Amino acid sequence: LRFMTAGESHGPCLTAILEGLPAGLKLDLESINKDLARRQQGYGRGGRMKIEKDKVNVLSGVRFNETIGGPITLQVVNRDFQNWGERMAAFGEPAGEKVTAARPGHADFTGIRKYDRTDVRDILERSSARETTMRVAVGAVCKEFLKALGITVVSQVTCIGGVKVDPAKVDRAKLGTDISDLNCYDAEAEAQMKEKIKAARKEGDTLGGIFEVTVRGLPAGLGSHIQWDRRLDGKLAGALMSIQAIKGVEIGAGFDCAILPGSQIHDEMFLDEAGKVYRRTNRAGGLEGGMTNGEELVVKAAMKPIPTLMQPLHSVDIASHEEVLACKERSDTCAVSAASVVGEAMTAFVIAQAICDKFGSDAMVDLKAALAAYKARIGKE
Ligand code: EPS
Repeated sequence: LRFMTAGESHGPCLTAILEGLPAGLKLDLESINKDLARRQQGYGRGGRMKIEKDKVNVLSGVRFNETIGGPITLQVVNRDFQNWGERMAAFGEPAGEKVTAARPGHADFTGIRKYDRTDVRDILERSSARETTMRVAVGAVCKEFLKALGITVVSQVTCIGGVKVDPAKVDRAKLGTDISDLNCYDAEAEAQMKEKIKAARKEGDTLGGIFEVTVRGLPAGLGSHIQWDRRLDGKLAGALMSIQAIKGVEIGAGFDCAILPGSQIHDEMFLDEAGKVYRRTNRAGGLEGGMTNGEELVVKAAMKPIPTLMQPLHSVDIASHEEVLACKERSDTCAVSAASVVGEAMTAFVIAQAICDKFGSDAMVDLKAALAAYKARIGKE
C-alpha cells in the first residue's frame, strides 16, 4: 500500500493517489468528507478555513460504492484558487510580488537555495500544511478499510501551549466522539487552551502542542522484529514525524521509559480465569519488538508553533541580503487539533499497509479469511 500527494496550497486543486487496497471494500463519500471537515475545524485556525469547504472527488479506483483494486485518485479543489489564478498560473508572465523575507522555522530559506528559486512562494506553496488535506482523505479511506476489519483509529489533543489535560479526567471511551472544538476530552483544560490561543493571537504569536492517537481492535503481530525496516514502531514514528511541524514522537510511555526503572515500565502478564494472557498496564503503547502485541496502540506527537507570526521574527531578505522582519502571510495561531486528525490519517495508513503486507491485498474476501484464520491460530478472539 502506498500513496503520493500533489498540489500547491493556492493552486487549482490537491490530489492523492492511493494504490494497493483490496477490491471489494465498501466506501462512501461522506466518511471521507467528514474527516476533511474535522481537519478544518479547531479554535485558532486562520482566515483560509473560512474560504475552503473541503470536499473530495473520487476520480478512479471506485465503482458503484466499492473499490475495484485500481489506484484510487482523490481530489480536493482549492476554492481560494479563484483569488490566486494569476499568481499561481502554470504558464504565462510572472504576476504578483515575490516573497523574499524567509520565515525562521519554515522551509523557506533552505528551500530557495536547494531548488534554485528566487521567490519563497515556490517553496511555501508546497511545504504548506494545506497538503495534509490529502493525507486526511487517504487516511479516511484507510480508516474505512480498518473499520471493515473491526479496527478503529481515534485521537485527542493532550497539550496546547503548555496547558496539559489531566489524563484522569479523560473518559477514553469517548475518544472519537468529536465532543469538543479542540479535540480535547478534558473540558477544563480545553477552556484554558482556548484562553492561551486567544492571548497568543492578540500578541501575533503562535502555539504548538501534543496529540495522541489510539488504535483499537488490532491483531497482535503486525510489523516484525526480523529486520529494522519492518519494525512497526519505526514506520509509525516516520509517518508521524513526516507531518508538517512535528518535532517529536513517543510510543506508549515514550521518553518516560528513559527515567523509570524496568519494574515500572514493562507491562507484566497475567492469566485470567479462562487461561488467557492479559496485562494491567500498557506502557509499551501496544508495541513490543517492533510488533503490535494486541493491546491498544498509543502514539503521541509534538507539534512546534506555526512559523508564520503576525509579530514577525528577525530574519534576512534573500534578494537584498539585508536584515529584515520575516514575511507575514495570513496563517493560523494554532493548528494542533487539525494535526491530530492528520495524525489519525498517517497512523491509519501505516496500520492498513501492515495489514495488506501480512494478509494479502487483492480482494477483501480473501484478506478477511486470512485474518480470521490467523486470529484463530494465535488464539485472540
Ligand atoms: C499555511 C498557511 C495558511 C493555513 C494553511 C497552512 O494558509 P493561507 O496561507 O492560505 O492562509 O491556513 O493551512 C491550510 C490551508 C489547511 O488547509 O490546513 C502554511 O503556510 O503552512
